[in-house]
Amino acid sequence: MQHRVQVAIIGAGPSGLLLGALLDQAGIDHVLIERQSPEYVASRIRAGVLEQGTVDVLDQLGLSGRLHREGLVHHGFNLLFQGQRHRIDLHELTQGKQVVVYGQTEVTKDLMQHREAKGLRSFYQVDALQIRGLDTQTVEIEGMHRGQPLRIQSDIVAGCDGFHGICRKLIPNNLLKEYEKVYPFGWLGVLADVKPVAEELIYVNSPEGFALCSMRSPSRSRYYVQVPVDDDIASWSDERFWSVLRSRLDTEAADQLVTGPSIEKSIAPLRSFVAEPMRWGRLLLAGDAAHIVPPTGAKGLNLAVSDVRFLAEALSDWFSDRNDQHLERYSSRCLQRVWRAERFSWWFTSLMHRFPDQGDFGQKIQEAELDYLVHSQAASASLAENYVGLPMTWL
Ligand code: RFL
Ligand code: PHB
Repeated sequence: MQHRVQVAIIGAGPSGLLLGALLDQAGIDHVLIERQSPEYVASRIRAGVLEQGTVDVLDQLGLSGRLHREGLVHHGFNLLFQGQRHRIDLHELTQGKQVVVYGQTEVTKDLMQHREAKGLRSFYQVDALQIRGLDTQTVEIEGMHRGQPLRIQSDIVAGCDGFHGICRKLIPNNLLKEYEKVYPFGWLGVLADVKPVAEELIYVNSPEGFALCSMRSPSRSRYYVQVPVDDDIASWSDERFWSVLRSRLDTEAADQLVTGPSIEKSIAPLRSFVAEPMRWGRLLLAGDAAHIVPPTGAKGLNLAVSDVRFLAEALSDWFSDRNDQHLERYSSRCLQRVWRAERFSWWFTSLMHRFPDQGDFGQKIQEAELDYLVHSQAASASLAENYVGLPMTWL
């Protein structure tokens, strides 16, 4: 089948799905192309914390009904070190800002449902994707859709296909600069239908390594512990996970911890990565396709949202009167916010994790910085300002 559209979006993660909703609102004709099945996409367990700016975008699209009913508004979070918990009051430190705990899985489902209700064209399970002519006026896209050839011509390609996607690799090597830092540990995450250990998130620095107590609802918990990056998931029974998590908590949390069978268990490597520029010819990258942050600052999904907001605005101008001013500035506009989030996520990761070579001295320095952080209004305010999210407007 042959289709002609204004924009072909590659990837149905949060970036691609949200861009689709924004383009539809702007009256821009597009298709969405995804390698996996809809069921697979809707079941991936990932992010949990949404910045206000992300919620605002969903509000403006009229897609936040369930988010406001089921999402948990958090006015603060806790830092736990040297066995003591300290609250960071986001609301007070940022003059009334907050975050919402609502799973990426739920955001994805809401966006998929919206596409279906509006009859927007999506092709799932597309293999062998080939994209040609990005430096010409018409881009040619070919692939196999559930065994049948698929051909699409478009003016623009939005590369929303994540870190392992193909779009970034289409930019000639000599034009693309990649910056990368790989951390020597990963996060072992467990999802379980048990009451969360506390009402707010707890980020833990312990001499044995980082831990995070998060949640998805009042009856569903999401916990993480730092593990060596090459650890085998098979060596982590539920019992072992709960015992390691408990050993990194304070007495009160350890006493409150309710354990149960895991619904999901996986190890995610931690990485900082940025590819510049985010545009080449008719190709525009957004979200994890262009940048990765370690999850400590809860910034990945939120960065994807600010990218596609900028992108939808730029494309809207371009398709309405071929004004390419915003398209020209798309990459630099995104990258300013991206690098600020990269810095924050790297800093928070460095502060909270046990590094193989840090020794007792390194542990003491982390504890001294944490002690300063929770007792200095200026330092707490800086942490809070970054955590709730920097503005999604021109910086
Ligand atoms: P995604 O979600 O990876 O989606 C990319 C999509 O592209 C598809 N694809 C292709 N489709 C067609 N053809 C191809 N050749 C393709 N190749 C790939 C893939 O199948 C997929 O569907 O990228 P996107 O949309 O840019 O979204 C990014 C976010 O998913 C990511 O940044 C966050 O999950 C990061 N993250 C967090 N972000 C937050 O803002 N707050 C958090 O609390 C938070 N916690 C986390 C996280 C990520 C984690 N992991 C698993 C790394 C916690 C964890 C543990
Ligand atoms: C999560 O709930 O999955 C989560 C929360 C906060 C983070 C990272 C992940 O910083």
